[in-house]
Amino acid sequence: MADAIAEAARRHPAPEGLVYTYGTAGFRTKAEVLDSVMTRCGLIAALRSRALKGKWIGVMITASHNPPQDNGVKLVEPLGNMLQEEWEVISTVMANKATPEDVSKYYHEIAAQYKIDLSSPARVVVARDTRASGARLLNCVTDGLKGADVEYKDYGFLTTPQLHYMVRCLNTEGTPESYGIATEKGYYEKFAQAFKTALGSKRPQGHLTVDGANGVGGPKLTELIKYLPPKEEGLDISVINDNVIKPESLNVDCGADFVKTNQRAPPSSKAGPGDRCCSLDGDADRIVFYFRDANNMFHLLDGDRIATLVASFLGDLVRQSGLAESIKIGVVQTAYANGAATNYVEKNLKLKVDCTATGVKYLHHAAEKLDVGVYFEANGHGTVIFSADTLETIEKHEPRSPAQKEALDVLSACINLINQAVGDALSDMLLVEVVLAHKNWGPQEWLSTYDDLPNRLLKVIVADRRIFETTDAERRLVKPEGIQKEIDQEVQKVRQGRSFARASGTEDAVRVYAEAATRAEADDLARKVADIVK
Ligand code: 16G
Ligand code: ZN
Repeated sequence: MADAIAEAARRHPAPEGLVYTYGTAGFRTKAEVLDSVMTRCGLIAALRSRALKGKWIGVMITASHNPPQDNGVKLVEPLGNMLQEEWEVISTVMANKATPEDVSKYYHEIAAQYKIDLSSPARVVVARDTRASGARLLNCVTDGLKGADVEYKDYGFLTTPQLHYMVRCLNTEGTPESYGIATEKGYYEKFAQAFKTALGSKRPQGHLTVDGANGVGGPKLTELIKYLPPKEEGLDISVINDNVIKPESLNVDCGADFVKTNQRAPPSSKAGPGDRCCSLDGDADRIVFYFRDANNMFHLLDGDRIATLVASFLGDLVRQSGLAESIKIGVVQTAYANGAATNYVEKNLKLKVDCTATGVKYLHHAAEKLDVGVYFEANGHGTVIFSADTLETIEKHEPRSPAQKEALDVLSACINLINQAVGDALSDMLLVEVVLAHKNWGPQEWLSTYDDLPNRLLKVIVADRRIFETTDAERRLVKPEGIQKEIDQEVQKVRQGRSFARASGTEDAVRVYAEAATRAEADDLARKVADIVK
């Protein structure tokens, strides 16, 4: 066995002088230097599966919204969650072992430390997005899996959330918690059926244009559409930027990150005024909506907007079902959420808001503590999760009137429509369409619920970003000392001011966010705070 591990590592030697880190979303960098990391992730997946008595572990090869020449890998826990933090550290150590012998030694050390029986079964599922480097990197992963004697399933191309879905299905098959059938068809049938039931007699108005970022989400959506009700009875969708034959076009001038960062539609979009549009990112775990109004003004409906829309709808359903006393809904945001969105949730929807550090796993953990946790990052990552107790309450609830029964049926269908393993752009898209159809709203009505505070995000290049330490969900700096006081002084000078600075987890920079009552004040505040941290 020891030889097989070293042998696998030998096939994909580590480049000299590079340091790899399992970051907020796995290992992610230039594809050309990832071979060794992939093989070692295969080995770690084997260990993790064995540590969990042969449960299926997921390996997703993707670099999400990054440019086409990048790639990455992340590991998925049995219920579709992100890898446990302790194992992120183990993965980082493994990725940085220099020689095949060191790799094998560390593999056995971890086995000893966690009392892992290396002859017990290990099971792993793999999938990848459409990047050109994916096939080569997949081989590196499977070399690791074969070296560690793993039973594995390769699903070929999948969106990241589809892979999370497969993992959860495989691990719950035949149990009362069964999540669905672990095939692509199973995924489409589950979500299409839930969409149909959740719509009930309601019909989405008009037309939806979906930008697939020239990534895996485009063809998968085209597949999903075949399972949805025909457009006369359901949703009229057209898919643009779905060219996966040209992988160099991935995320270029399109996709959720382009739209959110540039605050404009992809140049290829032909949608007319008032038409609903949305953009997925390269692996379809992120979505933002947008439209042009009658005056050709662009309006973004980002993760904050999805959270407020969905929270208000679920709140109504819970009340209408007669469950308001037993089920509490909460919204989880990060510091990047617009102050107006936070205010709307607290004051208008009268729901509790939690704030966590940036990164899906932090939001997910916070949402897990709630009965119903609606969590979204402003950039469009997010979903809703329901606690086990809440699911039981809903299932056992006896409606007292036809109206209660109707609300309860829609609520149950929404639970099936939401991918609770992880934020899923396709499932989120259908959910938004259901809510808009029930409310009989177009994008303008959705936008009118509140006015965003003008805001500015700046990237500041600093000598060493590691000296910036934050507290209070990244909203305040504790180090370097004294800086927070200076920021506070600037914030007080503007109306409705709020600002924070934090080190990026994905780039070598500090990000500064500022918002205020007017565009001029927000811009000015951001500049001042950037000068302070420089
Ligand atoms: C990663 C995170 C994303 C977060 C972003 C922040 C996941 C799957 N992805 O892409 O949620 O918003 O990092 O980047 O957790 P930053 O640290 O550079 O601001
Ligand atoms: Zn993504």
